[in-house]
Amino acid sequence: MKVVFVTPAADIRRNSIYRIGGSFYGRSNSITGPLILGRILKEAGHEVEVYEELYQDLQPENIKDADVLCLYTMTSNAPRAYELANIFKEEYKKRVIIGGMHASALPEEAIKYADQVVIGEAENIIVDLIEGNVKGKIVYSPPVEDLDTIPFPDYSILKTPCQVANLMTSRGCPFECIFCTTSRLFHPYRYRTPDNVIEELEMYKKMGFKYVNFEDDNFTANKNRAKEILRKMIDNDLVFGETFFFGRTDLARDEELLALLRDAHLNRVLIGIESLNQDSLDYIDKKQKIEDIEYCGEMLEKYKIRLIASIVLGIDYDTKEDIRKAVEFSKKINAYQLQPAILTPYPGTPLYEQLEKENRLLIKDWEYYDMMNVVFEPKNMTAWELEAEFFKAVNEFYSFSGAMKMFKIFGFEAGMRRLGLWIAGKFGKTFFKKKSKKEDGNIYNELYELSFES
Ligand code: B12
Ligand code: SF4
Repeated sequence: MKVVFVTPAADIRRNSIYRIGGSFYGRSNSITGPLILGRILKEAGHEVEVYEELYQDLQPENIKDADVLCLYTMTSNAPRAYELANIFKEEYKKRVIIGGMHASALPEEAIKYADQVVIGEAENIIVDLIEGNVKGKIVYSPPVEDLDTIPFPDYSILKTPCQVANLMTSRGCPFECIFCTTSRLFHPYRYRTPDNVIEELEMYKKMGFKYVNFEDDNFTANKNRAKEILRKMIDNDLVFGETFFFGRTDLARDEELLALLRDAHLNRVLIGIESLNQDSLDYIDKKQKIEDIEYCGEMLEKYKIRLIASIVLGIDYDTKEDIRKAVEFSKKINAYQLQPAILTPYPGTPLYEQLEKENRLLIKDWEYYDMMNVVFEPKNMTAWELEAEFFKAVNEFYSFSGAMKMFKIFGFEAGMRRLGLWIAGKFGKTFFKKKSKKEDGNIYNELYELSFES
């Protein structure tokens, strides 16, 4: 059978200007689920192709020879997934299966567009499912117990550009912040043995990948295990050009870990600073103190690990001043990048339940649930003002002088990337202002109108 996996991208992300902006932020890659499921199916004798719409336009007619279309959904790409599902089911009369984050949280919604929906990790059922041996429209697939049994992602079936290999050395996270989806879909927290991870890295070296990303939700959650992986990477000459990973401020308390991260080139880390207001950190259940954030900033600079500071805008306890304080702090500690994320109530999280119960969800068009658009009514400002704070944060952080500083501290490539983000930020703000006041039928205008009314 021919099986095609597609990770759709929302309309705005398929726009060529957005793609240029995105290229300054990070290199092309792929989520790993479809590449793993694809390998399992290939080994069972099926023909498989995988497409990432984020990096290349997809013409449905070019893949209509597929017998089954498999769609990955996160919340913001769900409407596009449903659009593709409709084309395949209604026009081409093909089988459609939907899985991933969003479908797992809202299977009753996804099944309206598909023949079958899978909740959870699909490794254990994918072959039976494709071969028609699993009945039922909504199918629950239990989490994989031993992650070492999962085959490595197969990049040969990926038909769209890919400069970086993504690997997940663990699934889930031992924490449970109120807005986090991954610690809930990938539950309980599990991890692979260091030897199994090293084997995958060897494969990427042989394949000629210059870069890898560790896409674990919290790579350093178990510090001893992380250290063992890093030591083995260094000893086995498995150090790549620049390796991105997600961590928490707690990693800074272990200097041996910091030195190993630096030496193994895990030198770009995204950390959720979230807010510099302790009440906000407690409310989102971050289990993090302001001192942890400050100490982490200092230590990462000392070990020359580039920090992507992720801050959350719109937490109930935060005011505009708190948001600006977090941006100022990120500048002060010379964060390599700032990732301002508008608080987003993803279905399946306690935050979503809370805001729904309080009747504070303003917009239910999932496309806007991408952490760049306000979709709920904030407590300490209007929705419109919060959206404006997002663009202010971008413009305040990504300045020309900030880019010059990056050339000095981190070199040419980092400086160029910051210059690109400065231009992209300026463009975004102009676009936002223009749309908000003049054009009907777009989210900025809607937020402006909603705030004006309230
Ligand atoms: C790598 C990654 C990216 C990459 C590549 C993604 C891409 N091309 O779209 C980049 C950096 C580009 C990216 C971008 C974005 N991302 Co992202 N990303 C990830 C990350 C870190 C890892 C994905 C991964 O490999 N997972 C591990 C594998 C094993 O799991 P999986 O792919 O989900 O597959 C399993 C199951 O879901 C299921 N499954 C998957 N597909 C299918 C299909 C079928 C048919 C079936 C049956 C089963 C099935 O079985 C698989 C095996 O167990 C996840 C976090 C995470 N832990 O998943 C966030 C995550 C998915 N991203 C997220 C977000 C918000 C975004 C952005 C909107 C961010 C932004 N503001 O720009 C964009 C949107 C991109 C888009 N396509 O529109 C959120 C989504 C939250 C939500 N509930 O919607 C996540 C969960 C991170 C988070 N903050 O919580 N992302
Ligand atoms: S620390 Fe990060 S990955 Fe872990 S629960 Fe919180 S937001 Fe999710």
